[in-house]
Order: sequence, then structure tokens, then C-alpha cells
Amino acid sequence: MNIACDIATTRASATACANVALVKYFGKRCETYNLPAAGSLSVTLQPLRTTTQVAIDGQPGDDVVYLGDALASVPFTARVSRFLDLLRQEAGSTSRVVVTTSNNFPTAAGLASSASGFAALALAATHALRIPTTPQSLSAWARRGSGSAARSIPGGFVVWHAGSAPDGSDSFAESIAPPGHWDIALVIGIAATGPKADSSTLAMNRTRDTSPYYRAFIDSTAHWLAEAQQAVHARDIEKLGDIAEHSALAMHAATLAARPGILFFNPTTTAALHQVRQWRRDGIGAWFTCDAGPQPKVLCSAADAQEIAERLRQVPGIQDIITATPGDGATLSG
Ligand code: 2P0
Repeated sequence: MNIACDIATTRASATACANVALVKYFGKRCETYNLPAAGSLSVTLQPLRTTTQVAIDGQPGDDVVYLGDALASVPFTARVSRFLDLLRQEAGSTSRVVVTTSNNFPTAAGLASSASGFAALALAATHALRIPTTPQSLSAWARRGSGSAARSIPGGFVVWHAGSAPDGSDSFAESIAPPGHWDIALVIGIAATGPKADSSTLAMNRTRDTSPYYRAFIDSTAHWLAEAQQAVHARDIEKLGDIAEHSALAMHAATLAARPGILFFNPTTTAALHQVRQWRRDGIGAWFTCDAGPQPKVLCSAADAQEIAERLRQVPGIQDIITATPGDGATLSG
């Protein structure tokens, strides 16, 4: 680990990749600790990356958060401050924190910017505030900022354990295989770049509270999580792809049946999903997943990624393509 921390000024900076879940997390058993109702399995994605610097300047007052080159919005800053409050409490600090964060991909559009963002912030801020961590406790800290951020601390193929402890001490993510274990790719189509209409937390809570399919989605997840882990270990892409499509569709079925229903797909998403199934009928190994946003994401072998990217680019409404491969976990950076 490349450690960059200025002792005198207590600055630290860290970088973390986004992740995509192939067995989805969608539902909290405890919102205070961001504890999931079921476990999930993800791939940490390079090159989708957040880089975050924090500076603890010893001054009282409000935190200052820059997103890219500009001051972040009030809600974004408030969310970051709530997370920093937890760390300040742990460290016994009253200092404000100056945070500068940037993503190399669209923010808040279903590309897991909260995952990479809170993972990078958790690592940089715990370091700057001198909070001792282990890989597991760092994942648990990141989870407090955003559930899926727990999965952006480890690299490669990752399982986030649902856990059962009320304080969440057994709900952390860990790698089940390193990035080099398997040459797969996620080809991501950008079907919209604006912020999404419904936040993940709001969508999860409404789905839990009103969807008749929520319980069925949660109850079936443990089985698919075990099967997906076997598929990763066996490098069985047909099995993993089949589970990924099923988990995504089951999650979206649950959100669609909430009241009012939550529809993350746009017409471009739907067209892409149909195309992926057509490519499979044509003999190409491609399976889709989709998160709390409109971007279609296609799982394939790395050898097929260029072909899939060219095909996905032809789907009407697709604005851009990002090809991601299994990436490293969060690291401190210079
Ligand atoms: C996942 N998603 O497993 C699922 C699938 C979106 C759809 O985790 O409320 O940003 O911060 O815990 O982690 C996105 O939700 O939500 C997410 P919070 P988060 O990747």
C-alpha cells in the first residue's frame, strides 16, 4: 500500500474503484448502520475511479467539499459531513474537514459513484484522523457512507456479508478472488448522464415498505449468492451470467411493483437488454445487469469485450461506452 499522509498538516488522499453487483443488494435491515437485508457479490471495476483528498486543518466550522472543480451541492456536502461526523466521533476530533473529490465517470447516474466515493473518503479520512483500521473495519466504515461502498474497499471479486450483529460488526465485504483470477469484462453503455430521479436509499425503502415482491427477492438472494461464488471460483461465465441477469431482473421486478413503482430503465436500457439476449442467441457470451439507473452493463469474457462494445454502441440512444475489468481495492495515493 502506497501511504501518503502529511503528518504536520494531516492530509491524506486515496483512490477507489466503483463496483457492479452481479448478485444485487437492494434493501436495508438497518438504516442507521446501512446493514443489508441480504448479502451481495460484486466486481471492483477499473477504470471507474474516485480520487479524494482530505485535509484536517484543526479549525472548527462546517466541512468544505469540492466535487471536481466546484463546491459540491448542499445535500452532497451534508451527506459527506454526516459520514465525517462518525469518524470525528471515533477520533475525538472537532476539526472541520476539507474534502476534494473527483470521479472519472458520470456522478450519480447508476455507475456507483457513491460506492467509489465513500470508499475513497473512508480510507483517506480514517488515515488523516489516525483511526486504526483493518481491511474489514475499513469496509464497515465505508458501508456507513453508502452500503455499496463496503464493496469498493476490496479488489477483484467481492462478497459483502449481510451479517447478523445489530451493530454491523460482521457486515463487511472481502475479496473472494483477486482481479487477475478471471479475464472478464463489464461493458457499460451510457444511456443517460444526468443524476437519477430516485436515490437508492429512497428506492430501497419504498420497495421494502410497499412491494409485494421485495420479500421474495431477499429470500432468494442467499441461494444465488452461494451459486455465484461457486461460478466465480470455477470461472463459469454462463452460470455467473445467468445468475447476474436473474438477480438484476428480480431486483427491478421488486422496484417496479413498489407503490408508486420505480422504473430505472429508459427506452435505451430496454433496447440494449433485448439486444444482449439476441447476441446470446447469435452465440456470443453476453449477459446484462442494470442498477439503480438506466445504464445497461454487459458481462462478457475480456476476449469478447471489443465486439460487445461495438455492438452496444450501435444501440439507439447509447451515448458512450466504458469497458471495465476487475480492478484493485482502495489505496492511499499521493
Ligand atoms: C447494488 N445498488 O448491489 C445495488 C443494486 C443499486 C442497485 O447498492 O443507500 O448507493 O447508499 O446504501 O449502496 C446502490 O445503493 O445505497 C446499490 P445506499 P447504494 O449495487
